[in-house]
Amino acid sequence: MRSALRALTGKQAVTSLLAGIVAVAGSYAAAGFTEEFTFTPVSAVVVHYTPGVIINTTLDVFGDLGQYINMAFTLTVTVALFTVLIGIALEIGRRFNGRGVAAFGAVWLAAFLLTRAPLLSLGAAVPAAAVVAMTYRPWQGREPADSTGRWPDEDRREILGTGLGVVGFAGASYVAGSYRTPEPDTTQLVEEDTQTEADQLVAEAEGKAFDLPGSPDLLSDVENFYNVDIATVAPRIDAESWELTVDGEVDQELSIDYQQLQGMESETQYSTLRCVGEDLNGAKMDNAVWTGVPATEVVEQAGAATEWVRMHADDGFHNTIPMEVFEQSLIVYGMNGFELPRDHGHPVRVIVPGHWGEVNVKWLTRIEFTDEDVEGYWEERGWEGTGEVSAVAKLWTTEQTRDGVLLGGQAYDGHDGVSAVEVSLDGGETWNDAELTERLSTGDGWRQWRYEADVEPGEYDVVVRAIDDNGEVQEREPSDAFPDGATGWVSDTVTVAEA
Ligand SMILES: Nc1nc2c(c(=O)[nH]1)N[C@H]1C(S)=C(S)[C@@H](COP(=O)(O)O)O[C@H]1N2
Ligand SMILES: [Mo]
Repeated sequence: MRSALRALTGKQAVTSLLAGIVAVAGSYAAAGFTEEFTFTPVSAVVVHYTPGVIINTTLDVFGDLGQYINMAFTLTVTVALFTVLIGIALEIGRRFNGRGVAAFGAVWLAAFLLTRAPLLSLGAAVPAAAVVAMTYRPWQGREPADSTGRWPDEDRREILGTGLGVVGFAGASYVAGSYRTPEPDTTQLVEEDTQTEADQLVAEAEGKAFDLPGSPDLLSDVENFYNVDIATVAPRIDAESWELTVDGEVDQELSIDYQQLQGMESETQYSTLRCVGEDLNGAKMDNAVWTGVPATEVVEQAGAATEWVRMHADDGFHNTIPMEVFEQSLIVYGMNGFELPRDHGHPVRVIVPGHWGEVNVKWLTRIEFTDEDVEGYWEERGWEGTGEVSAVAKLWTTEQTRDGVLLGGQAYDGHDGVSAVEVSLDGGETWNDAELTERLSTGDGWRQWRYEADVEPGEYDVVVRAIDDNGEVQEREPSDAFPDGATGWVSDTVTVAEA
């Protein structure tokens, strides 16, 4: 017990930890937040093997913070991995008095195996070896008193100094790494006519939008478009080398490259995405103009007639939807008139109008036609988010006016469309019609609603609800997001002050 403790706080262990930290920091400094950062492949493994209960509980308890907790955990695992590895390397290196060399080799090899980036792996190996050299100072020819790791006192000072150096290095790496992280791409679409069509729809949405402080426009800015994925680091896929495999139960297997896809008949339309995991009045719902190839093109070319379609992505994500739903989808390469940005699936994703966000597979690599309904990534973890989205009217704008309060937000009901939004100021006793933006000309985009309440100062129990094109009122019964999306009417107590 005593000796175990000594080993853990011994020079070799502390050195390993410090070197493990700088290995990960150095890797970040060299690669930025990309696949060449040693963190990324570890994250993929963590995402894959973390049990659903843990993911769901974290999301439930911590909400959006869950993402950061996941990152902190993954970072810890990555550092631990390098620490253990360096510990072993030091033990081996001790025997031939070549600890620095052994640590360098081990860290480089591990980083290379993780990232396949030989040069950038030096970013991990060099600082790790430097830390080992700093604490062991082979040039001074000094060895710790005994090999179990007790140190002479002057060594403690050195290790403290090294520790401070490590903290400084980690800070500098953080800054360097953020510079190395690539900016999102903003390239206009290539084909002139698709470009024009997309621009027209963007302009249409701008023309029809209400100006609602606190709510997005009728079209969400690409930078503010919500982002949900299992990939802590978004895959970076070169469009030129990207290829879509179409296989399974088909007459003709296909492989379609980026240029071929862009050369096919395209369509441009609005579509709203909403994440099944969002809170009732959450903000994981956004609207964009998407350009892509109708999925029916691919179905026809492949001669597929299966019941199900399974979509596979570069990050290991996958999802299966019925053929008739797939046939309403677009294989998308453009967003708001620009190439699909990296965070939203560059170069190609699927957009499935009217269905929960998760079936809109990003970084698409393979379409598999099958007669089997395979559970998707989130279904394996207990969610039921492949169906049609449920209706919601968001209360995102509450703005004091001279005469009372301006209420507003977006309303969305997928396929069924929104025909009205009603607002109550008395907890649902009486209802008033909100104004709605004109319908968008294509697709299943949301609508904005606004209601200017000219009321006396006081407290109001505001409730809003959407009505679909069939006259059906939004589900009233409140439920959590898990497993199949939050339901209920959004409500809030709104205080109108003296103007
Ligand atoms: N490859 C891949 N596609 C994915 C996901 C993912 O984790 N990986 N997340 C899904 C989920 S849960 C949602 S809500 C939407 C979000 O799309 P966005 O990030 O473009 O808003 O992408 C879906 N497509
Ligand atoms: Mo989602």
